[in-house]
Amino acid sequence: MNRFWGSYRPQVYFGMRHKGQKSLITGLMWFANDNTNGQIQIRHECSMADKLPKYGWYSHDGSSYGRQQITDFGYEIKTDFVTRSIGDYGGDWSVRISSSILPGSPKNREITLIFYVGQEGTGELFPELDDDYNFTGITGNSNRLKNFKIAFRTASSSQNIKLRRYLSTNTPYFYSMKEFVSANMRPIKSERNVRYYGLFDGRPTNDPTKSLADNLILYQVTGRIPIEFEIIYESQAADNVRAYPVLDNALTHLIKTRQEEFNKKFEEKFKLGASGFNNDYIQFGKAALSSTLGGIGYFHGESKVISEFFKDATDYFEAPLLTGTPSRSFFPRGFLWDEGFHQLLICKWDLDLSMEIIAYWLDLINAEGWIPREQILGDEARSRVPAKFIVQNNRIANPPTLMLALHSIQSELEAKNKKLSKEHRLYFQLLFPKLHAWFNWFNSTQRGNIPGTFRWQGRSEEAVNELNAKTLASGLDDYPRASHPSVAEAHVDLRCWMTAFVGYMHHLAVTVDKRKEAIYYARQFVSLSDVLELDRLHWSPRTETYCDYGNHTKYVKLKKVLNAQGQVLYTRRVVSSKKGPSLRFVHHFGYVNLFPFLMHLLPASSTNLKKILEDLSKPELLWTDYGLRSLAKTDTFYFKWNTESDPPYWRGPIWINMNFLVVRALHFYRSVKGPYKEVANDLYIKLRNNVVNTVFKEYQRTGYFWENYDPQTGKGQGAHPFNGWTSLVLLMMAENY
Ligand code: 6A9
Repeated sequence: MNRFWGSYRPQVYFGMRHKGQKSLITGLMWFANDNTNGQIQIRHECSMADKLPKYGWYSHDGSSYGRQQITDFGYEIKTDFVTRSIGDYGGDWSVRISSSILPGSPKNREITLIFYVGQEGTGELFPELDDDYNFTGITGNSNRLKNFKIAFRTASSSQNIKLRRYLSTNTPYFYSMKEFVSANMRPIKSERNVRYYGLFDGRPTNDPTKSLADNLILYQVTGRIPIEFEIIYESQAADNVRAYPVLDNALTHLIKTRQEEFNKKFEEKFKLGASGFNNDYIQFGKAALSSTLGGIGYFHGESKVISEFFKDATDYFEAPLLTGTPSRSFFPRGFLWDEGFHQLLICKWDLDLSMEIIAYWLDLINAEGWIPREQILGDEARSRVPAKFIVQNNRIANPPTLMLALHSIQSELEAKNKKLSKEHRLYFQLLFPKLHAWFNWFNSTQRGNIPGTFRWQGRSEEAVNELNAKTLASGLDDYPRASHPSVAEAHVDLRCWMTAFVGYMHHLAVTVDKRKEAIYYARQFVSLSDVLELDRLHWSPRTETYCDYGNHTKYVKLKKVLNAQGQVLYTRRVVSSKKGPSLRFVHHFGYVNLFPFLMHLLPASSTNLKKILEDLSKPELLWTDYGLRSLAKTDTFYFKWNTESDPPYWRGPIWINMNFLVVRALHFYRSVKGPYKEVANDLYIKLRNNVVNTVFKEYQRTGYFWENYDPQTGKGQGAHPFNGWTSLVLLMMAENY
């Protein structure tokens, strides 16, 4: 089976697992033995608190090969893996972990590398020892894998190795592995400034779980950098077809071959070399793609949800999910609208992989047609999220970006073959009813009161301590909307998402021969794509911008008040006696106001398009040398905090997903005939340049891709690494939208 094993644990610096509810899970930990001050600093889960100068995947093909470089202080760790699908039980893999001193850094450093293998489900693990009782590897079995063998090899630089130890035990603590290891590391000796710590070396005789079979084996190697070791997993079911073990020179050779294949395919797909990018940019492009692919995780479990039917949080159905993740360190899990952006990139590299991931997502749909926005599946995922953020509400949407990716996939397939193959047709046939249910869920639950309008659910009228009640469903969390949430609200971004959605659904219904549905979507499309209607509902003649509509006044502030107990609180107050809230256009200006343009809904001759293009280029509004700000510099909410502990998020910073949509729309309007073609072209060239260079420069300066960028300085901020949608910079370089 293809893509059975993979680096599907993006939340740890390195770990392999396989698909399936319970996996054999493996992972890497390390620490420096000098510099410990009696306290070892174990690296394991990706964490911004580790403050590592740099880490990420430099090459990764999304299925059978990856190379990661992790820069720690003074030294570097490399993790390489290759998988091979041979035999009937998932195939083999080999991993090489190597360490080296960074150029110019002190030599003679000593580190400890630990690699662990744990059995989540039922099955057995046995340590293998040689005649001198040295640990050499593991044998084991599980239902899914049948029999397997794992060899640990340190031969290539053994003169540097000071200590080898292992621990074999039974534990339920897979998801607090670092604490488990700290508790089981004992000081052994000190030599000059180096302290040695070791695992028990065997199974502790006083182990309270000793009557239980081992489900966790850890292997430790301590020594002077450079040390390296290899872990070779072999499925016994492949013994007859495996010509030789992939270790040592064979492994080096295979890594080299896969690396060359990766480089070749990368140039074929993105043509950066051919379009004149220099080597630094090409490496940067490869890192963008590879870190997105290396960010793919496999999760299994159930969401916690509430709904009108279940007032108390209950478990959603249990399900697996293969998905990209926005940030390995800070939110290593699936997010619905992020995923559409991830797949826009991934499908340009590997259509099959993208189609597989989207299918997993659509399988999460429930009988109502809802897909939870944030996927916190399983104990490991839950262990990373504060309790109050875990519960998902079945009224809350998130933009249907997956259809952008599906559209891109379908176009790609059709461009290649004119007609879809049988297999691909079947794929879309199977997806269709789910997408149809999803669309109907949107269309019924997110309708506005005024015909033809839509409203993101979930803005709380009670959120009076917020300057503006958040709209988490929209994905643009604190982007300002009507000051006083009400059922009268109409959100222009949502109407545009819905228009694009029906457009795509119509296309798809025709492709899979769903006549009745095709007519249904055609009708919907005719009414939603009517620009006069859009203008009537959302075009404000006063500001000449597309706007939300709702119960609104711009005269609101957060005011300090004392409650009955004398505590200081902040509440939202109307600060003008004359200008209380009333039903009107919401005159903020930023990303939301661009949506008719972003979804290509305006005719090329539209004077509203002309106005949007003019507004785009104004430095006092959104334009900066680094990309487009989320909110106009002149907006009353520009860089305003939402509460005293909630800093501005979509109120100024530059976000790459939205800049991508703008660049893509400019590309669209520069390519179709019309009076504003030249203007669009000019802006396209400038904006593309600005965005690419901002993300590139920050990558060079800091080693990371970032969640968003400061419009004043262009500096990256927020979660990092962020190889969710920031990686779309690669498609901008390739001009492949
Ligand atoms: C907070 C912290 C250890 C916010 O990229 C994912 C989402 C986007 O979908 C959304 O548009 N991000 C954007 O506004 C990040 C959301 C992170 C929430 C988790 C818990 C965990 O603490």
